[in-house]
Amino acid sequence: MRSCRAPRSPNMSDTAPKTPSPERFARFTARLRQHGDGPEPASRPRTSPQTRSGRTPHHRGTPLLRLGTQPRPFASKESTMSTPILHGFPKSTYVWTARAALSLAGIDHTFVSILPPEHSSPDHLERHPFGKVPSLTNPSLFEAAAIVRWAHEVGDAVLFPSDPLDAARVSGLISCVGSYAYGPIVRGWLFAFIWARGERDEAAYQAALASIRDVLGVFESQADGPWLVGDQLTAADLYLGPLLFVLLMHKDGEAILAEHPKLQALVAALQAHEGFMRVSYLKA
Ligand SMILES: N[C@@H](CCC(=O)N[C@@H](CS)C(=O)NCC(=O)O)C(=O)O
Repeated sequence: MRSCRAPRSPNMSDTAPKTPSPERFARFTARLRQHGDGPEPASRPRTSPQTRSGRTPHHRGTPLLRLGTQPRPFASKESTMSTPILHGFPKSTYVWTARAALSLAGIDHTFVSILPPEHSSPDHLERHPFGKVPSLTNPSLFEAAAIVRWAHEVGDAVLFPSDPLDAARVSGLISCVGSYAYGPIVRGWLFAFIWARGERDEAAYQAALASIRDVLGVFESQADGPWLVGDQLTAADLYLGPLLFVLLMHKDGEAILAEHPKLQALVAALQAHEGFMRVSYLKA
């Protein structure tokens, strides 16, 4: 794995911890006591607007994340909840996203590594009916989007800005990662060429690189720099970041990334982020 040589961001690890939000945990644990760890009730209570509007506004230069702090056990004295268990491939970008969200939110979790074809086993299909990773147990959730959103709602990190337009931009970019970036980078390049054996069709390889360049161009044009939205890390960065680290696995990917200064700065900011890197697939 090549390393990105961009400088460390100076202010990522020395941010003072925020006061935890006991009301949010109390609300969540009360719901658990009521419903156990089974399926959510049909009319699941929504997070009150009060809670959302009570958040520190995004884009005000106020540290929103408990950066540099250790995850604390999620189960508090009054909680009946066991430690969340995340199942996934250790080298999956989506698993890295979900683990990073839990880590940043200060939600301690156990990671259980599974490898193909275990994701098609009956046990895993119980956890994720489409046979994908990641999935979470305690509480039962599948899809990275659900896990990230839950971490945002109950944890100590603001992964979606309080500003409605910025929050919508974060959701849009997350959708773009799944719809337009994961395919060209992972399936169309990493699996098809970098990890593939046999002779390479050079024209097809160049076309795959061109597709990645196109996609990165869009994200570069949308990025505020170094973060995708605003001046704080958001869930959008947790989604795109692992894919950018995939590009660093090979000199051709690194070269395309070097053409996109804001995305290169994003990689540097993430590399300096202890909570994000602690759960990296690079350590798997
Ligand atoms: N929509 C899913 C996508 C997750 C996904 O594609 N995971 C890949 C690993 S990175 C996977 O499960 N691959 C197994 C397969 O497709 O059979 C999510 O957002 O969680």
